Amino acid sequence: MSEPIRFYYHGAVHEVRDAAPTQTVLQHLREDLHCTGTKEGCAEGDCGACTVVLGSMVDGKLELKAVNSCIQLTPTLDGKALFTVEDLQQADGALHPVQQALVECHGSQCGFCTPGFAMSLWGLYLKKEGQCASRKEVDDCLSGNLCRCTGYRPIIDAAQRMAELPKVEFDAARVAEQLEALKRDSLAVYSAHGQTFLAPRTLDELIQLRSANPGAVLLAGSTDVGLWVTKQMRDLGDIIYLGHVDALKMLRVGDGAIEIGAGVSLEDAYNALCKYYPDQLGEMRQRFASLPIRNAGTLGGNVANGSPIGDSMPWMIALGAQVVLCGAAGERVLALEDFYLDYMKKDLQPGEFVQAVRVPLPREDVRFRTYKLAKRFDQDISAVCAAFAFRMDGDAIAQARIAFGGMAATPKRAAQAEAALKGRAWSETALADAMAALARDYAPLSDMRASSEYRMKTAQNLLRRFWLETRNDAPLAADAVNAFAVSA
Ligand SMILES: Cc1cc2nc3c(=O)[nH]c(=O)nc-3n(C[C@@H](O)[C@@H](O)[C@H](O)COP(=O)(O)OP(=O)(O)OC[C@H]3O[C@@H](n4cnc5c(N)ncnc54)[C@H](O)[C@@H]3O)c2cc1C
Ligand code: FES
Ligand code: FES
Repeated sequence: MSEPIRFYYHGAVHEVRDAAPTQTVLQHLREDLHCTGTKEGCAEGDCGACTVVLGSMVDGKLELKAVNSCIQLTPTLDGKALFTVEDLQQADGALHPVQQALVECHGSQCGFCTPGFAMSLWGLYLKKEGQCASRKEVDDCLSGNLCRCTGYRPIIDAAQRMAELPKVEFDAARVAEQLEALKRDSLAVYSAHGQTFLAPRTLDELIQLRSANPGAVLLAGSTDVGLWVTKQMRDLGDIIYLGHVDALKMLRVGDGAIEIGAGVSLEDAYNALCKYYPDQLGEMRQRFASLPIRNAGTLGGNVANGSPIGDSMPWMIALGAQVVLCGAAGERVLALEDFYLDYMKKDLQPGEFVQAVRVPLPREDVRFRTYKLAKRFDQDISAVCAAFAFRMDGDAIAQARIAFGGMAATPKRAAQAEAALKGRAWSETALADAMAALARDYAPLSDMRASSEYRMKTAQNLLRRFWLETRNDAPLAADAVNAFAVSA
């Protein structure tokens, strides 16, 4: 039997019974609720005009995160709180400090992007509890919002100004109380318009559902799947939503690895990983999509989607990460590189899903870096993504692991270049041989992001950059080889 979608919205519990399971949150807001403050720009998670804040209960505490409503599906709101720009105005009609600061700093011209900026800033305001945020925090918070007329300086000024205005409290306890009342302990089934949206709560429920519906679409953070709906107009059929399965959200450290459940958000996963690899993964975290995309999307989804230009796979493969698969027959553990069979084809048996990934912890004898090449610093898909992890025996390379994205139909290791380095001193001669070998490892294609020649040249030069940073004699500091640091 179909159960309604229930979520907290505008001070009350809101019920939905007739929306198509693939209706987006943005469509629901604008077309059903006639709440048009939230705008549609790109409908693909890029521009931020549609930014809203979602609240959910995590370990008994309310967590609030900005996401792109244009690619989130309405049934995923069940049990959550939805906040839009209409929620910012105070009961007495006064503007929220976020809005007041945007006005005072002239942070809006045509205004189309402004609700999205306001919601991203509100997310930051709540996180900082009204205190001043650093410039880095502001940049990160606004990485998913584009403005085509104001320019960013006044908006960044507003981000700082909002903390100087009289503080406005947020009643988290009230929202948390409502969400506790909406909590479900077992599978929720929502059916409408001939489609079913299944939302299991436990791993056992998920295993059973997946076995019974091997053709249903698995939905996690919707940052890929959402675009199948809004851009490719695909009919998804039945959907199994992973977002309420707590067992997929665990983060565990042990046996020399950090194990990250497939349902952990990209933001939480990269933050956890950066505790162990702050210098190596810090820039990747910052440049991976935008904060709202990282808040919604999962690391498991990035791995399961397995795009050849995805950013997580090269460095995970270089480090020797494993993927844990789960199905009715039990668990299977694969080296991540073996998971990718061909273009968008994975070694996933019917009824299986990705349960977790295991990333090795840093070792003293391993030199590791990953680099992303894209046209923009923030929110851009890589043309080439490189990762190198060399296990050293003194000055010699005991094992070189090299993986690239954007160079082949799958995220792929560079077997020839690795062989050219094995057992040799990490010298310029060895580097030259490995750079030449890369041309035998890959035959990259030309597309809108880069030409084949550009990809090959930059792949080779990224290996050189790695050498400059990690060579035995006089390695350069990361800042000395980073175009963003050099030009800053
Ligand atoms: C604006 C924008 C910018 C982006 N920028 C980047 C970027 O810089 N770098 C980058 O690498 N990616 C980028 N992405 C893509 C990235 O967000 C996704 O690949 C994301 O990680 C997928 O996770 P998800 O939870 O959103 O998965 P979903 O979209 O829900 O699902 C993605 C795919 O994985 C499957 N799936 C999900 N979870 C599982 C599971 N546990 N087991 C089996 N199958 C599963 C789904 O069925 C689907 O096929 C961007 C996306 C957008 C919209
Ligand atoms: S409309 Fe552009 S990110 Fe949603
Ligand atoms: S104010 Fe016009 S797009 Fe930002």
